[in-house]
Amino acid sequence: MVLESRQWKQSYDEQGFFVINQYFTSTEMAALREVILRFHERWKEDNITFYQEEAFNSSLITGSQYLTTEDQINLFNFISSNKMMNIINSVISSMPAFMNTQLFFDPFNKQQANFWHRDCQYDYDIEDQKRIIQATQVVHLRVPIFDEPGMEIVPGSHKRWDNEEEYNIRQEENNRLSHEPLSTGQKIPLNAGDVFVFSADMIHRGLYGLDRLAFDILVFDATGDGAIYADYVDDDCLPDNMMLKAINNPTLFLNTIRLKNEA
Ligand SMILES: O=C(O)CCC(=O)C(=O)O
Repeated sequence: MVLESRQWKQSYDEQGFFVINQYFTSTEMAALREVILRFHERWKEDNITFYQEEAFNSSLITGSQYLTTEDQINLFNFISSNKMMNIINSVISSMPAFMNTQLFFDPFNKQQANFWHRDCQYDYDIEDQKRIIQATQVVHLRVPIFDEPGMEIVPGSHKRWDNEEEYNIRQEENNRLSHEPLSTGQKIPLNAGDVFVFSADMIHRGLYGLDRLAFDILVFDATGDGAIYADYVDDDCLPDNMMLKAINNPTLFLNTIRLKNEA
């Protein structure tokens, strides 16, 4: 495990991502799939117009709106399981904190195109994006519920600024569009049971198809500048005191709760 976690850290630091194939057993995946499908069906019913017109993801999966307390606790225990924490601690050694969860699915409209982006581009202007990719760390852990085409990423872009082609496509400048192919892109196909770990600030896009349903867990490094991400966390997607007692290893959530209480 020590050797594995060193390799994970090395890949993450150098490339901005790594994949662990068949990390979860079929029994673990079946239990997760049941809860995720319950959320997804209720969410779609409740958001039918948004779903049919433009959606490609939902968020706040651990919240109370669509799941029972029992399902929420099961999800919290999955997110902070020893298997998950071994990965999380390998990439964020000091103070990893829970941020959110998202579910990515195929757009209802099959003509809707995917798009290259860095997650930080939706919150920061260009100069701040350059700073934030060096200063903070938000990590996505993608757990595909079914086999899926996966993601396309630009290896190493978590630590460096865009080249001209990447910038024009991602920002839709100079008549380029964000769904155009990038010569630096690498496709990462994924299967149920795999985990794909990647930096939210690297250049990436989802690959649509196979009626995918990908459960993404977002965590952040809460040390230094990273503490700002506590503001992004919705209270309802965190466990309450009763749930905390039923979570085997609540440290990931307690780190977020402590930061929010200090803010
Ligand atoms: O899978 C997708 O559609 C996009 C995924 C993504 O952008 C993300 O996880 O940040």
